[in-house]
Amino acid sequence: MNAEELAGTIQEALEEGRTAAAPEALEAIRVKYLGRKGLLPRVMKGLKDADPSERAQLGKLANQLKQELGKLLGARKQELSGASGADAANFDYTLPGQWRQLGTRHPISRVIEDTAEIFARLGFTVAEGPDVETGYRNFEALNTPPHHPSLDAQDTFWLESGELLRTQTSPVQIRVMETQPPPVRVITPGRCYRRDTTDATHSANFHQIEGLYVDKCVSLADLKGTMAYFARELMGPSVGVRFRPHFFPFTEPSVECDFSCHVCGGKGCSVCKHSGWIEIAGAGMVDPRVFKRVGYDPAGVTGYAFGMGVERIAMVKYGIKDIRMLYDNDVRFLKQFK
Ligand code: 2U9
Repeated sequence: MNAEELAGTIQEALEEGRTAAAPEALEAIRVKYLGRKGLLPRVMKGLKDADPSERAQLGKLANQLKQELGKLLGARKQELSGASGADAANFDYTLPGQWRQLGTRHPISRVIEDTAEIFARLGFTVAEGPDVETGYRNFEALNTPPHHPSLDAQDTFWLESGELLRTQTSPVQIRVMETQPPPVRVITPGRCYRRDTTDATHSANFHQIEGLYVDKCVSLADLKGTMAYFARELMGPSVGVRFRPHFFPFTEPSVECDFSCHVCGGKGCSVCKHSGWIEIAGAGMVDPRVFKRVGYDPAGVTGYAFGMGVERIAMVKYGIKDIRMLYDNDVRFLKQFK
């Protein structure tokens, strides 16, 4: 190779180095030109046999190949490893991190947790029980007669075992009383099942929070005070309660409990259907027959119980128009609730 050819080859080598796109390509160029069996050692070895008039020029070019190509390959290697992010020296620690989207509390969990927290301040603990219950604890122990419509196959999910998917969380209170003497102060949040056709306000699978307070002199006045406190804590300081007479097999007397409308302050609006009141809970004094069933002395204790639908409270509190939105798992809907 004469000096002119070597000068051309050096330009080619530098061009190859400039356009190489991966560290592996740079290494191949180094081996080809500067490696032990590459061009540079061959040129150096051939110097002694070269035309004396070209020897000095060839030596200079060999040196240029070594210096310039070596420098270029080193610089390109840095550039390429920096671009892949693999080189810690090229990592920019000031760049913002990659944030994982944070989850939010589901409105159903929120109502349950907020309610448990409010009642905890009044000395209530949380009790839980199984979704699959005996007919005895779900109905009979609660003084619900066999002809009651809720026992019908059309209204309840009966299992082949003779058990059922609980229609209310009341059997949990039965379990509590079966296992501990009075006084009792519990709330029982949980999933319940009814053979309802799904629409904007009904779901076959829903949640309840029930409460039970049993002691020596518990009265309807205690129930009223407790519900008034709960209403204010959950919906806002100016919300009041009213009771209307009702009937439940497990409480006597029984009432339905309304909260004054938190949106219009009781004046009447579309949320409260222009009545100023919103139906929230059922309640009453525990029927003495229920106490008898669990082995409590009906002459020695009294108690109040209440029950409310969690989905209904969530819909009223957060202005949710369709119960199905609570089960769709649409993140755009759910992330509104912190
Ligand atoms: C025991 C004794 C009595 C719980 C009660 C209600 C009234 C009630 C409904 C409200 C809306 C259920 O989700 S809902 O459809 N509940 O009206 N529940 S008193 O009474 C009990 C519970 C346990 C041992």
